[in-house]
Amino acid sequence: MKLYTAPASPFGRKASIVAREHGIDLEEETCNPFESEELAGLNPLRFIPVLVLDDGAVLYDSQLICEYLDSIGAGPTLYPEAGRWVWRTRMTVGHGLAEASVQLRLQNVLPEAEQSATLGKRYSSRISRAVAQLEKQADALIPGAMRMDKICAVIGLGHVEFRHGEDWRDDAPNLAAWYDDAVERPSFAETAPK
Ligand SMILES: N[C@@H](CCC(=O)N[C@@H](CS)C(=O)NCC(=O)O)C(=O)O
Repeated sequence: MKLYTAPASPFGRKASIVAREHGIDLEEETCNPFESEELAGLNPLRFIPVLVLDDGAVLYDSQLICEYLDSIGAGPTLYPEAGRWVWRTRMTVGHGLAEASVQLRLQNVLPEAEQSATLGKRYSSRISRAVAQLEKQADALIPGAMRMDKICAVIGLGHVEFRHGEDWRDDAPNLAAWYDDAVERPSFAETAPK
């Protein structure tokens, strides 16, 4: 199986983490989603990640790829039944945090004349609200086995810190403490954004 991804992509990272958690050996191919014609041929949306299976089937987006890898992987599921509506909602916050962080980054690297202050503010506020929500629920991230809400919180916060710095920590001490501990786990440490 081959995963098309990029070293700074939180969504590609999510798939890599799930593969590692399940002992699945993925070939990873780095590509530039803004330019790759090969990627556009695989995914008309030209987003990474894309997973190409050994039989040639092509899967996207990250949510689907993660569910697929979870369904074929060894070990406990990352999508347990217990409390699933609540933790899946928290998973959505972590994923949305990553999306807002990526969008803010895309704004920030545009030529100044093309940047939108309105959109920049919208994404920054979304990041702040998502971090505040995760801070309120930090206790729920601590106990038990690995789960997709924890993975999405790490990929979201990891991208925020990588692209926008450490300010998010100022009003989220419990979340920051959880994050610093969580990222020691090999599947997180080995996939840190670059
Ligand atoms: N909902 C998608 C989001 C994927 C996504 O936004 N990927 C970014 C890279 S981190 C991308 O390919 N961007 C290309 C573009 O915006 O044109 C998923 O979860 O896979």
